[in-house]
Amino acid sequence: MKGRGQTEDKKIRRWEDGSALIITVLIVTILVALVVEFAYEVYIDTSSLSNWANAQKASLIAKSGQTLSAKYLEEASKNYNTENEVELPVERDFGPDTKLTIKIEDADAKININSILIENLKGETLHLTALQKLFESLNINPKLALAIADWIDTNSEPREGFSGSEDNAKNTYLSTLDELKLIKGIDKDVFKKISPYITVHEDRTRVNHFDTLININTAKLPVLMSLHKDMTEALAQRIIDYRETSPIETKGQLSNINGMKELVAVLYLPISFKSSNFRITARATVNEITRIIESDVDTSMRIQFWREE
Ligand SMILES: [Ca+2]
Repeated sequence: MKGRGQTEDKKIRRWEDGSALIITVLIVTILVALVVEFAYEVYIDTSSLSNWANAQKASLIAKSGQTLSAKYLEEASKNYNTENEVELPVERDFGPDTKLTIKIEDADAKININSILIENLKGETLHLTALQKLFESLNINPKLALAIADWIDTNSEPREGFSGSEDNAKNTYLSTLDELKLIKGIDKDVFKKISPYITVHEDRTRVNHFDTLININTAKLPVLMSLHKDMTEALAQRIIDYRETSPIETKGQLSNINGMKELVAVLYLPISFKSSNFRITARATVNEITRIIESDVDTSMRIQFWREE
């Protein structure tokens, strides 16, 4: 790489000083803000020990966790970042026997299962091709990706003689990742292997090919490998090594990585350098009663999915 100018050096130093600590700042800010939020929003008769009251309290604490995570995520995601998952245990803030954990996952680091039927301008389903390559990298039969496509597509014709893939198929988009377990061939072991690298994102189901991005700075090794048939483990590892020093900000920088020059223009999936889609899981427990709220949010604070259990 050509010598970096002073500005660039400065930029890197600034990143190291600032963005490298962004998650820490996020945690501290959420901790502080949660206490304030809690004091304002939650008024529960604490003398009551009933399960109902505990559940209500847990629900409100989880909701507070959601609100604040989304708010601070909006700020944090303005920077280039290489973290793809963070779990924040928030203890002691709501008194004894009360616990809150917040998990933030980068959805743009993963392949969206609901995108595998999207066609590009040439009519190719490259998300599906990428999913097959992902399975290959994980030593899983790549044909299982076709079974998933059959499960989602509206017709009842099994692909390439993949028998049983249309039996009791949902024939529409998935609502949760767990639904994959219903598909023939996806047993507990397969699910465990694939689930860290895939997501089910509801809002990106019927949009076009270019709206579903993979963040090159946060995608894990098997997801990077899924981006092209020629993306070897060594090459994907070089991307990871590079971004550990300094996040990648442009396609030009990505091309500078040895072996990437030819691939950048022909990757299966469009790529990004910052993430815009996240899943937040807030888990609150009050006297052994737990409430979990999951949501998909984007950086414009739009909630695309919300589930409480
Ligand atoms: Ca089908």
